[in-house]
Amino acid sequence: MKRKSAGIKALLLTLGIIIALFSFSTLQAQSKTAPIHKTTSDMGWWDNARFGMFIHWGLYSEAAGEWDGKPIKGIGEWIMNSAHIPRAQYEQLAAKFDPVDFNASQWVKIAKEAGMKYIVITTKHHDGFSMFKTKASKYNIVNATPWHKDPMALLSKASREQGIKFCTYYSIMDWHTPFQQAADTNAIKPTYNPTTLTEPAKYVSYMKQQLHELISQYHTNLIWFDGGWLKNWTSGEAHEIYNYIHSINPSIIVNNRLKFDVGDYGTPEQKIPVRGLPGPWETCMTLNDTWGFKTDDDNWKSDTTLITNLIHCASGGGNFLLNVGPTSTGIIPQPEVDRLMAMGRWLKVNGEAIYGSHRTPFNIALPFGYATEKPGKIFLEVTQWPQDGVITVPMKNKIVKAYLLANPKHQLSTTRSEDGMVIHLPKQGPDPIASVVVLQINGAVETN
Ligand code: JFZ
Repeated sequence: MKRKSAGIKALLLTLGIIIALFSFSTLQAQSKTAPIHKTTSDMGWWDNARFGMFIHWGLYSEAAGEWDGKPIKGIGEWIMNSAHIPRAQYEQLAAKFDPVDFNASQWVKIAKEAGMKYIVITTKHHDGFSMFKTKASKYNIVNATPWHKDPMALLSKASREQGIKFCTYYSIMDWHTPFQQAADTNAIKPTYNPTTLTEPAKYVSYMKQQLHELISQYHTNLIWFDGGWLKNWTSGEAHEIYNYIHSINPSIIVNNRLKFDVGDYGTPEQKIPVRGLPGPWETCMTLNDTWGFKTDDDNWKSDTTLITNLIHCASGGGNFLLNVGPTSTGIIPQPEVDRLMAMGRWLKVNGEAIYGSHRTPFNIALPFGYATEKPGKIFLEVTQWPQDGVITVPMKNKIVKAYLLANPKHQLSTTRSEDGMVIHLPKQGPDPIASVVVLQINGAVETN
């Protein structure tokens, strides 16, 4: 009898161990493939920022959209691929890259005067050239150019001094590393995109070394990954990199371009989701048609389009990351500065409606413009000033007070109609592009 019960105990113990091992491995497997998302509360500064500066600056800025004296179609930072430039020839751009006009404080000042709260700069784009002091490769701005300076150290310092968050773009796809293979390795006319990750372990180790440098040397607040469409990049690597970053600093925000549902926010590009996206998101957009500088791209967006785009993003609960493409000498083109200053002037008057705001409380599009919200306040960004002097919002709440953000001392009269609350406006709005009407209400919005 005793022998039988001992046998049963041994069996139960073995069974217990097997179940424990199985559940651990399942959990472990899930942690590798389960989507990782911060909640918005983890992203406080970013969620309040609403407006940031993207900066695409690299060896491609030296090419400026031309190769062998000919203009090259497509976005400027893709010229190595678009013009099928062999690596050895593209590398020669480094010897010419000498940004004698670069002034980090001036760049940050422009961002700040534009009303931008963070900057995201390309530390390594698809071309694989590191725009920072890295031990991982000699192919970097300090070792390989006659300038020998580290712009990321200067920008990180200037950002801290001026109260702007310093953030970094990093491309997973790399057209220079020996650990990825070009799509077409033709020696005369190579095509790089999309590369194939041929030595994953070595490349991930290279990435980790550089990411550690971005975090420890420049205190980046956010890593804007890109290029995750290269072949052989897996969910495991995406999760490994995300977890590696947070093993160094858990407060660093990561976008969704590690792919495989890893990351903290969505990144629609060159478009604004009409009603926004669920959860945190940021639209990135160019001022013309290229991210990296091109001499021949003067297709600038208007002040009206840019201010309206910013409002549209905020009304959908998202951020607007607007790009500048500095020249190889380190100048942000004047047409870009002019547009950013116009946005800054608008935000000086109306920023309360944008910074720290939440998406529109209304579930229908408003005929006169957009809406954003803060507790107890609705901001109506009126882009179509009504000829008849009234606008109606589809809500039941009594309006405690209504006024123009540009003239808060003058109260506007309001009435109720079957369609909602009517606000009576002056003949002309204070701003030719978008005037903000503020409605103070009690409690949550009750839509019609
Ligand atoms: C990527 C880069 O290729 C581009 O150079 C720039 O840096 C931009 C901000 O990001 O552009 C993309 C990325 C993904 C798609 C298209 C362009 N896509 O998924 O269609």
